[in-house]
Amino acid sequence: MLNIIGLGYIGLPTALIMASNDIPVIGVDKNPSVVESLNRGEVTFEEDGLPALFKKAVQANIVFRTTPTPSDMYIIAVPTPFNKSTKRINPSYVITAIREVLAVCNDNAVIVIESTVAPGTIDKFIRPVVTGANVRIAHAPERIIPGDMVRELVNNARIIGADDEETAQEVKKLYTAFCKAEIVTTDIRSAEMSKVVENTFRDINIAFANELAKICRAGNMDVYEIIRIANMHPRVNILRPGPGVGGHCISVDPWFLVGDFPQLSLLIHEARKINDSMPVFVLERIQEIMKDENIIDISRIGFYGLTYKEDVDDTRESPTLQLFDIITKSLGQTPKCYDPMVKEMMFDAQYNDFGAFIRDIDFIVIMVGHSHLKDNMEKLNDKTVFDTRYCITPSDADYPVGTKHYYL
Ligand code: SAJ
Repeated sequence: MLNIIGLGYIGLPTALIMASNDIPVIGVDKNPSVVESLNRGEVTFEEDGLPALFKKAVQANIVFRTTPTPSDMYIIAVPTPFNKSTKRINPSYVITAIREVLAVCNDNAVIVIESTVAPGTIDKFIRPVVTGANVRIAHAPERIIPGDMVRELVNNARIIGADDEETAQEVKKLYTAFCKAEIVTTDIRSAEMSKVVENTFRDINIAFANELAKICRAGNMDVYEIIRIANMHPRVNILRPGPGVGGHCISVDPWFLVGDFPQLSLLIHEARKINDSMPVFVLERIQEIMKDENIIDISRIGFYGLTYKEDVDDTRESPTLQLFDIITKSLGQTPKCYDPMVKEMMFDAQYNDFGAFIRDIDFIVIMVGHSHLKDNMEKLNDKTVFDTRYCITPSDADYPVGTKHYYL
């Protein structure tokens, strides 16, 4: 029985797709409430296609429990937090999971680490833990994007890092059960590094778009028009400027390189700083717009979107939370806010009803372009709108009339 340890954003979809493809799977999470919820038939987070996949996996007899069982194959998909001050990875969850596996695993078992780790983590922190045990380690970093996970699980190419060809082929065979794309085998360090490099590439490219937004604002140019035109060039593909970079991947992984190679990661560090500066830029734009519109009553301002991006329910490192941190420090309270994807009440002035939220504000700051907003555009009719995502554009058929619309 394949054991998948950690049933979060990566472990759960992976466990479900493996089980749906006729691999006997035990999904393990040490949090009893996660296991109870799954055993009750409820998925633990919102993701397109996940409920259907869950149903298939249950029909295929997937098992959920809080501890691992003896097996020849394990996948570890637990979180890898990073230390905000040192910028270095904290591998403690991976280490704990490996120790729990070592206590029960069969001789010569393979332990595949899917959690993203800084290059060198496995040599430095994991090998010492498994020394003396008869197990093999592999690294198959996850690559799926929240919002499109189920499709990407099947269609994204995979990297398998292992110490020897036999182990690499064994792990590759497992992933071939559901992955239709190429599965590349390499050594463990290269697998660690390629994953971090992918997310760093995206961070740098988003930083370029964000820097352009600042330049165009200062030079009184329309950044969206400029990006649209520049992207018509066959070798140019500029990403979208926004209120900042959140989530537990792109805003974290580049720091692993900055933390370990501070003298050599100048561009990477600068890109991180640019993306981290965006919430302050948003705040400055809010102040400018308030001046232009003569808005004095800050209690009539509301923020739409608490998640780190559209149509997900994940708020980790979200630009809105980064901005609220700054606002709370200066005002002593958080502003009005609403997010259709976030059911948990995180703030005093958070609404769970969009109608009530809209009624109580005159100025809406769109921090996330959820589909929900696009379906409710007419409700913005008499508002001042600051759309940091350029999600409601003048070319939209239902572009609200009568609004004063501002962009980054
Ligand atoms: N963002 C922009 N402008 C853009 C694109 C994104 O401001 O043009 C912002 C988003 O709003 C969000 C952040 O960047 O706040 C990150 O979002 P994302 O959609 O770019 O990526 P994630 O964090 O959801 O997922 C990434 C993916 N990595 C790459 O595309 C290289 C995914 O494939 C990885 O599996 C995931 O990180 C991970 O877990 O590592």
